[in-house]
Amino acid sequence: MVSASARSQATRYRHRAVFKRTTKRRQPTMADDSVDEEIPITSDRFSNSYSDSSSSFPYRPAQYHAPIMIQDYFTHPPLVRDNYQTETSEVQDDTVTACLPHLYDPKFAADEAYNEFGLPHLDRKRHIAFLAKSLGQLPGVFLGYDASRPWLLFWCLNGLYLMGADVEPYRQQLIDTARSMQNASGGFGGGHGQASHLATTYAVVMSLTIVGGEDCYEVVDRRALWKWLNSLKQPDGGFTMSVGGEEDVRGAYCAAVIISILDLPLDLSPESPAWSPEFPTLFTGLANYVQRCQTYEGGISAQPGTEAHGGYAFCALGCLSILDSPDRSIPRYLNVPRLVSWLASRQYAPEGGFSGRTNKLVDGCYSHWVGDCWPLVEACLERSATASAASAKPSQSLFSREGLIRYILCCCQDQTKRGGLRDKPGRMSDAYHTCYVLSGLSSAQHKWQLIDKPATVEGGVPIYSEPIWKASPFVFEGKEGVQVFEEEDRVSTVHPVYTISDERVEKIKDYFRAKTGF
Ligand code: FPP
Ligand code: K
Ligand code: ZN
Repeated sequence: MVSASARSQATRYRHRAVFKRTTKRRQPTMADDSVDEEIPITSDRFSNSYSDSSSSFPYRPAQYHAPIMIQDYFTHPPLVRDNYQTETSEVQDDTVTACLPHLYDPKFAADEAYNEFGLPHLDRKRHIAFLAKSLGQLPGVFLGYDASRPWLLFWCLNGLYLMGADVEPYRQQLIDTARSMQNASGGFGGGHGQASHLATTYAVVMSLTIVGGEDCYEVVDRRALWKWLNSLKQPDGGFTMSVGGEEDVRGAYCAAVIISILDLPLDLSPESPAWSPEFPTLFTGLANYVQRCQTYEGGISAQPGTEAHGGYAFCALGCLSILDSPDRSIPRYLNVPRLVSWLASRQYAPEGGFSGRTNKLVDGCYSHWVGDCWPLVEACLERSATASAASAKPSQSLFSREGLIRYILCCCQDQTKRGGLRDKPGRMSDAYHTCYVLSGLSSAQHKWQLIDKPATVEGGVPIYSEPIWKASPFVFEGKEGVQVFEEEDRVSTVHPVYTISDERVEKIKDYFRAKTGF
């Protein structure tokens, strides 16, 4: 439970998208197909599971034997359910009701649209067309997105790249647009003449990194950017999102990404509000700031003392993984058992997807915000385990990759000609969800390992250089089950920290490391 004040504080920085309860419950297609008669009932455990419940669950599935390759927990309402009915439990039931017919179509074996595990393919062609269209002229209803144009660019370019589409045709437009958004005082705004903001700066820098090459990299005025970052750095270690703006863990992540990917100097200018002789760098106190955002639940909130949310959890872990290797920084600054417990509680069955916070609904975008926390946590636990020779066996996944892949392919794809990926069934696809659902799909399909470069010793002090992230296809076997998606549905790898192509990240880093001065 979250106090009203904590909640309202945490809400200040979000756009609200209320999942409205439908008055008339949608009848699931499964119940409409009279499959109940055709499939023998051999167990009554599903019909009994709510017998002592005063509320009747809105959707009771046909009582069938699911084929062996689909676990019951992906095809039936949850076996354990809170009987206390509230608006929260009702929208949760509605969500399960909306998802189940997508998660399992009893006729799938006879339908070419599904593979042998009951999953539809990734409709790459339509999703690519959807993003390409989103990069063009947009209708008037998008007026409210004006200050988020860098985000739109980033979501579309990243999504296209992940699906293997060519982003090269956007090079010149991107360069021109990015230039028009850059301020002489450093950073990028949401459009020409708009004040610089860390989120839009992050989105522009990421977009330039994705398209890549010297002409993109050199758009950024790094000296001005460094000065501007100095003005955002706060004495408590964190960063504000803009001059005089709010300070939160998004700022910590965006600043760490920008500084590290552009190889900016870490020195703090004496003009910075945070500067003191004991406080010499842009990274001083940043990990401690992130640490103060871990809540009693184990998740991470926007600011110290507010509600834990997946969006901020990713920002926190990403930031810590830039400040040092995650196997050192995550356990040093966060309570890992609590974090793992909170993260694990974000995945629901039967939906398979993740929610962003306690008692809320699954949403495709948390496939990234929560899903992409797992490679960082797994890398941290795996390396700590291999360090102590006693338990050197390879780790297993701490989340259900199959569940997440099922949610993504079954529930998040718009199956009309519109294409694109979405929050959940009944919602419209959009560029934001398309980008982040695909990013989550990528992390469910791959395994990441941190490879150390040997430390060099200077004056008796070991200097660690950044470890290298290495991706490989995740091997589903034994307890990990079978690979339920086909190779043609695999998307590109994303760097676990920067959430864009790992190859493009290395390119820009190499470029600026080799460059002397601004
Ligand atoms: C809740 O919205 C949304 C938030 C609390 C914000 C989430 C934060 C991010 C997505 C991270 C942003 C990161 C960067 C790098 C800028 P909601 O109430 O509509 O959704 P919910 O019911 O799923 O919580
Ligand atoms: K949401
Ligand atoms: Zn979402």
